[in-house]
Amino acid sequence: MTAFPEIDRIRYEGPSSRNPLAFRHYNADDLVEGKPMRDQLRFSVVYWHSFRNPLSDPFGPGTAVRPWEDGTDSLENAKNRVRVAFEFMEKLGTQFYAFHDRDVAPEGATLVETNRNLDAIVKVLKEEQQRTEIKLLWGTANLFSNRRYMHGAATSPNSEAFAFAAAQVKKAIEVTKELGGAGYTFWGGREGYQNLWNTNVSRELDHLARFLHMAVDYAKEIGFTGQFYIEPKPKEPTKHQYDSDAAACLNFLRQYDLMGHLKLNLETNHATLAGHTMQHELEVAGSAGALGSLDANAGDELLGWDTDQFPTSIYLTTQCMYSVLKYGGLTTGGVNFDAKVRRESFEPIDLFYAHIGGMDTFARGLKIAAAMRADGRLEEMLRERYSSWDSGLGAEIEAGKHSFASLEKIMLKEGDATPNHSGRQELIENIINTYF
Ligand code: XLS
Ligand code: NI
Ligand code: NI
Repeated sequence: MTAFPEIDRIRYEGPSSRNPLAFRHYNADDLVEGKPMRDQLRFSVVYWHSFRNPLSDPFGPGTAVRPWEDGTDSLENAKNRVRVAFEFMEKLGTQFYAFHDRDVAPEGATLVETNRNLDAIVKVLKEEQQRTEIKLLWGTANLFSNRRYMHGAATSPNSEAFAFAAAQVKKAIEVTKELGGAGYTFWGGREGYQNLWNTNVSRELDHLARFLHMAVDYAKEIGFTGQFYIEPKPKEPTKHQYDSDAAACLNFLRQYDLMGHLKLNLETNHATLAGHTMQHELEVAGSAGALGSLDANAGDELLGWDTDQFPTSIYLTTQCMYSVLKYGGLTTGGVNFDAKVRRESFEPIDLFYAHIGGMDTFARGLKIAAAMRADGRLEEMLRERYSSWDSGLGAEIEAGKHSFASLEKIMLKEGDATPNHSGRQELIENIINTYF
């Protein structure tokens, strides 16, 4: 049984290929900065958008045609779907996937039943992982769809919702460990507010921190060594999410003594919703040593919501990969396509086109970023711009040898500070265009 009988394994055919089911830039074995592209990019398919999203929107029901679905929420259907997902990933040639507990297995009437369902599916996931050598990038728990989480989970005013979420995450971490997951992600779901008049912000933040500490403790207890991530997003579904952007997350982690335990999983469309570029988010996280993983997608400049489109801009992916390489590359993390095809792209083959495009766009971005680094002009201009700190007065200040009083003395003598370097933005932008 195959779900995609007309599709063979997607192969690299080079930039001049006209085959829509081939890679033009992603060649898994090609070395970039000494590592195969496969290991530089660590591509991952998300279960929720690619295998659970019916392509509905607030104005109409799903449009997706998925011939392997039998229309029920049965375990049998869920098991069959796992096999379809792995056939898809095998043909596409991605090495990783990511899922929420509720994406893969149906929720039962009680927690006992739900956990039993999950265990049954995890068995199949494990078989398929072994058969294909595809690995779990990260697991996560859906703490936002069920009615019990309408006010949030870890930040719910209802302590029972918190307790249920704790039980759910405990299980999700166990399952992630069982599947050898490289990480585990906390995305804020409904952890935020709609209205400040009915919200006790400080209490909710304390609870969120308590929740994450429990997760850290439990991982330690059971020997789960995967990387924990927190995924910033400023709004949607709530009006304001506490994990609004990279800086807010870092501040939260520092305030609650969690900095050593979580890195950031940055998503492009969340960055733009926060009023930032993805490059900004990557630099904020990277300079704090907390750049963990990428949820690769793109928003639409004219739409103010999380449209989760597949990335097709090589300027964007070049910026992403430039920052990734700069901060040491992806280790536990990956390029995780948290993206969905448009509602009008309803055929199964559109899932292939979407991922092939995303992978090729990232492969090009990686190669261009590596070329920029090898050429070294940008780095040289950056170094030059800060050169006044490399010796003399600047070096002394950096070494802590000065005070306000000593600097005042110098400036009283000199009379003024003279700007001595143009920012060269236009030249830099011209140079960047030469790499494309
Ligand atoms: C939603 C988030 C979500 C997380 C996983 O906007 O991106 O998909 O990545 O819970
Ligand atoms: Ni995401
Ligand atoms: Ni998103």
